[in-house]
Amino acid sequence: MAGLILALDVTDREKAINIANEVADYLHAIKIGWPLVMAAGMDIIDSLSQIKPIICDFKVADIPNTTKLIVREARNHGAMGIIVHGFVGRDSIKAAVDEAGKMKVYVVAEMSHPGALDFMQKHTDDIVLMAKEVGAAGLIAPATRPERITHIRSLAGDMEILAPGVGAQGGSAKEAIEAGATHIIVGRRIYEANEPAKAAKALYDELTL
Ligand code: NUP
Repeated sequence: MAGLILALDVTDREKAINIANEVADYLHAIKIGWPLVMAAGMDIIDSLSQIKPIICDFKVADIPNTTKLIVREARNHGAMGIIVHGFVGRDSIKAAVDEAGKMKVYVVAEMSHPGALDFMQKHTDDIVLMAKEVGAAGLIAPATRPERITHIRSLAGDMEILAPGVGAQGGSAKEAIEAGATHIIVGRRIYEANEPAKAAKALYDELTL
């Protein structure tokens, strides 16, 4: 079944925990990234893990050894998954997968913003095939370009596809799932809403209709 992942890009620990509790019933997982971790510290992973599984969106893009050290920190704090960049190449992705243990590694295949067309899209196919071969659990693909999700799905087999870009960036939850995503990632549409639970429920309903 399709799932909703909250991108919790707030920079206040208490606010993060309050929103997570408020919308938890509708979520598959919570994705956190540099804004919240830099503001609240790595322990926020441990705290939020009590509410829902946590995916660390660290977009790791480094040599294999540094990648390994970053993946280990996320794992030691109880993260369920970590997002790494694919363009750095096979050895770095393999280092992430080898270090991840039970944690899932998600590889960015194509980003959702317009700038992804400058360089990244030219290499999407190779990144997807490499991520699959190396044993990554899933891919990040753009809800802003559902036709690209369909293309990426055609190469990805049964890998998970997490699609950011729904709501604030203009993408549609339903279209992303119909195109082949297994999960959508949504931030501002939920955490900037007057009633986050209502916003999360609306997206959840869209996925389950
Ligand atoms: O290609 C990507 N696009 C994207 O928006 C890869 C991502 N990881 N993200 C992240 O998804 C982005 O950093 C943010 O945390 C979330 C989308 O948030 P929003 O546009 O729904 O507020």
